[in-house]
Amino acid sequence: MKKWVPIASGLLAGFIAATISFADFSSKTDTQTASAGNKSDAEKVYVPFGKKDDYYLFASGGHSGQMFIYGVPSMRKIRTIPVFSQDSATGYGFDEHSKKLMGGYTWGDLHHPAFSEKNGDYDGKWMFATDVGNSRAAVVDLKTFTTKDIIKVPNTAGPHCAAFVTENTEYMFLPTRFAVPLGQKYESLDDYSSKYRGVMSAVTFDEKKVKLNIAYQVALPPWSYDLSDAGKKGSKDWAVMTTYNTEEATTTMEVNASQADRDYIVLFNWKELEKMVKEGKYEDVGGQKMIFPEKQKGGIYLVPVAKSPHGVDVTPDGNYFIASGKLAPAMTVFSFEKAFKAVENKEFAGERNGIPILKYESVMEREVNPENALGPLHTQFDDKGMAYTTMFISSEIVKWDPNTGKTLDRVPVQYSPGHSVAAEGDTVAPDGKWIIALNKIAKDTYLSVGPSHPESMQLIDLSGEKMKVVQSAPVDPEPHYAQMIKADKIKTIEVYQKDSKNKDAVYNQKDTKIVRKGNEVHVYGIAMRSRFIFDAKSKRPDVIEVNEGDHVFIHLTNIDFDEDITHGFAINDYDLNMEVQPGQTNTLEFTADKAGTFPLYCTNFCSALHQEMNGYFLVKPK
Ligand code: RUQ
Ligand code: CUA
Repeated sequence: MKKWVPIASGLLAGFIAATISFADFSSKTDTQTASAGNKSDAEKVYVPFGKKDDYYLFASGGHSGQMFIYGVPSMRKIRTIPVFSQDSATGYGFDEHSKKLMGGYTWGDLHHPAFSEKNGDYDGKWMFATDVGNSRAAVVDLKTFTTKDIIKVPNTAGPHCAAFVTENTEYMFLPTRFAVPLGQKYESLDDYSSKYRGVMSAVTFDEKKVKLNIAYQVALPPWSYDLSDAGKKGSKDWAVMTTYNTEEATTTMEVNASQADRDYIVLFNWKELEKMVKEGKYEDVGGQKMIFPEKQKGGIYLVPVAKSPHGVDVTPDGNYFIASGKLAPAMTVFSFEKAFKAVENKEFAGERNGIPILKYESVMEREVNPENALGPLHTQFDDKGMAYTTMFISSEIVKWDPNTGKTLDRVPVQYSPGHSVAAEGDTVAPDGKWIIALNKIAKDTYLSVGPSHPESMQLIDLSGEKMKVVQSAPVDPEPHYAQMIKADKIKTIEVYQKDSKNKDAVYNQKDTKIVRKGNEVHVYGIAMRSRFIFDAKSKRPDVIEVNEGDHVFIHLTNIDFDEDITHGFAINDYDLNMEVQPGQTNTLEFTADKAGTFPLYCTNFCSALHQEMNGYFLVKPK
């Protein structure tokens, strides 16, 4: 293996400089703006009124805890889906169902959205995501664009690597970004190497019950696990993930976690791990089935890679996995076939923590080092199997051929792209056509909004001989990753169907009622254009009266079975708001701890008489 040190230390300086100084960027601005500004480019992205976009883009909202939906090629933002953070626009995190899903947390850090897959193709049914901030995983239903389940992932601190699903959505693998002791209990950092672990969770999704589950966990060495990808076709039983801090540093990571010449890619066979679990080869750790690789041998290998790798991406044909080193100016192409042979022939170069290290030379196919391209992070693919790697430091996307290593084209972007996303890019058959650079820095691109600028997404046309930036759209923090799916694969519903089994639902005005049980008050109400009916028999059907200290449940059903007629329900000064979409039933639960008179009203504009859609919430003092 080559010595990376001299280049890498220079790059480390470059990496740091790139994040604090933009002087070197200014010179690029004119040419780039010019290249993205002519009429024929505008026509390519113009989607006239009445016409719809060809693709949906699901972009991670980073520490907003949300997911942003855009149309491509127009790059118009269509929707925000709250996943890990409260959102008063939809009442997410306020109503009972979503409050429970959020598990007492108020925010999340959503990094990598991933569609469910069937035979390696996006099936358009579900979208998964993980939360680095509070260690959770979530699933979004693409029939309604709403979050349906969230689970907490124990023994894991920040599942950054995920979510990447296997070919038939058998698993998502969620390794920890930060090593912690099992159970996250207190252990001195002096005992880091012996007491801390980098736990990976194998998460399954039960489509019928709409539930995420942890099938088993693996107690990997106490390193940071960064990105992962699942194998495809011939490599479909395997998955890969990058690691850094194999130095096991416990402080000043910026320097100490970049010491060693090499880190590793963890290569594992999930079918073998699954078998181990079936055979009872695990230990119970706080209710989780934990595989300890130093005791239960097999299924997991380490592949040496240039220091501090970030992205690792599997080619659509499933033949290669490509690692990008943020501190080394190279992409390394590894061959699955070679790796399988090396495993079979035990071509090992020692082990760490009981995990065999495959010989670098045995697995490496080629090192690719485009001239002056710096800071390779992530790779996407087109319909011809060509690779597109984002260069964080030299602010460009480089197109190259994984089979030869030859550089084919380069295009500058503004600036510092993290990921890029290609149309149907993570499937076994990407579409080509479009790739979008997800830029961390958009300095000078949009109208100023003060010292902190928006991030940007730049749409790049792949149809011509040369890549061409044709559109740019601002995006809220922070576009870590995105996936792009053909629009016709997504089948949304128009209204929620009546659910006769739902005890909270009321579909007839005459069935509305307010029921008191001790100090519990249950309201079974209706929202319709343009009134609330909480109790049709009452003198004032749109008024709720309770006593101070009562525990109140407001169940509200929207009986306008009419597309897009959504109602909101807010109680003034009670810090409460929820949404009821057409046909939907939703519940607010709270304690009436403030006595007084509080108007309630519909927050979602629903008719010409929306402004009249209100009533009172009266709380009689004790
Ligand atoms: S990361 S900029 Cu959170 Cu995917 Cu690489
Ligand atoms: Cu209902 Cu506005």
